[in-house]
Amino acid sequence: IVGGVKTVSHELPWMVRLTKLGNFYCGGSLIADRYVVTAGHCVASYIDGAPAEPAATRGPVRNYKVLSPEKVVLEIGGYKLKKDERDVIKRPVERIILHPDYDVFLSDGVLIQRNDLALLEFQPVEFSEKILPICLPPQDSDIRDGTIVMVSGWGSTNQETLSNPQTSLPKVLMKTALKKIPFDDCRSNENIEQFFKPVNGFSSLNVICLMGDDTDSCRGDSGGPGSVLTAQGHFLIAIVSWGVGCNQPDFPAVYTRISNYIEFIRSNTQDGYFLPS
Ligand code: 4AZ
Repeated sequence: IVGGVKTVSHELPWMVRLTKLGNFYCGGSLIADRYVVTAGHCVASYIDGAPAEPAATRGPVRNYKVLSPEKVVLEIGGYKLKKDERDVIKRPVERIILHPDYDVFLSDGVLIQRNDLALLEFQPVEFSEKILPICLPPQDSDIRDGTIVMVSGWGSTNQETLSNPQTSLPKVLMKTALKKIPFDDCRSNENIEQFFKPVNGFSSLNVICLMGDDTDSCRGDSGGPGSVLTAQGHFLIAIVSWGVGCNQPDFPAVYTRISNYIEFIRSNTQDGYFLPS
């Protein structure tokens, strides 16, 4: 997160880290005692390097492989970003359920992600003050344009562009407040409109655009939550998906719209997930 603030310890008890070979690389959200929601691109690897932009008419693009589940180890209940944190529960992933329509392609140097979500299944964890799930919203529900969405993660805290590949990671979980911008404003924003060609299939149904005032998500925040607090609790609204660099003025970033995928989540999780009571 660029331009965010530190969370207090265990303020966001559904926030999960994905690690590979002991290294943190993505965020995720606990939605039940044995399921995490993350970005599809956090569990996919490209077959021939960065995938090229597909042809104008296309079906599903199968240009990636799904990681072997056991290569991904979840760190649940964490706050400080270091390996020896005492109360972190580690769980190897046992099953990866990547959305069947997930795909990725390179467009003018930007990795465009579609249907960017995956479910991770693992041996159940015990809930505690430090480990609790986030609620899912009703299928197809919307938040209003202008709604403030909290985005959190252990991702890079400095501006990343193609010319500045250095990453600096924070010591603790960070959060920031971003605003949902109207989809039509996002699609027609001069900085990113090239990625919203009709053929790419983005709509207000499958993505949400968020933008901050000198703050943004960044590398490593992918897969993590954008959430909204209501009287019934925190709801997972969005997943960090893609953008053009980080924190460039007037560059909205693109997030998976969770409420479009509730039926996918329901039908692929066995003991359900959390809805408000
Ligand atoms: C990334 O590389 C990434 N500012 C995530 C989010 C954004 C850009 C890049 C959006 O994981």
